[in-house]
Amino acid sequence: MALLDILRFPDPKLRTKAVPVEAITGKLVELADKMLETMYLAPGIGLAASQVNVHQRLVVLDISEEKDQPLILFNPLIITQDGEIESSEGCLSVPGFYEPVTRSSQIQVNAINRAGEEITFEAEDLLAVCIQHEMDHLEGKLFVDYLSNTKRQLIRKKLLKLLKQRA
Ligand code: QAP
Ligand code: CO
Repeated sequence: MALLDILRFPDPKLRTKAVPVEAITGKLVELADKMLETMYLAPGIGLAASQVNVHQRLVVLDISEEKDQPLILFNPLIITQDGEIESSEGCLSVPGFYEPVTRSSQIQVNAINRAGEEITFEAEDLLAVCIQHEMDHLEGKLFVDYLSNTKRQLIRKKLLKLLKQRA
């Protein structure tokens, strides 16, 4: 199966706000599966549809060691959040850069799964961080937005330079 292209910061398309998914169609499930495949090959632990230039509310994740616990979430919502956790975050759209970000350490999430069923579950630590990171993408937000302007501009410059070298 052909892999999907991942948009890279500072591509302005990454700033698009995603719209809710109206119905879980076969086409959307196929997209979710392709996103998982793209994420596994990268390799990564999370990918939002926004990153593959599809501006609908869909994220895929797998934080398991064995890469055998895929999560597909349509229209994810955080119902409750508690605690704080600081972790080093990266992003497939910001390759090569990792910086500390503080987020809620425990969250309750509502979403629609691959089968089109409504689900509610609790997530903590890395899974909670990953869900918040991926949900930010749906709002057009990136982890670099939590850094200082100086750091973000430096990352932007370095990625643009790499892009020009390849062109
Ligand atoms: C989001 O990120 C995340 O720079 C998912 O060269 C990251 O899968 C949530 C990746 C950390 C919580 C903690 C990044 C791959 C993958 C890179 C990813 C890279 C290759 C990032
Ligand atoms: Co990301």
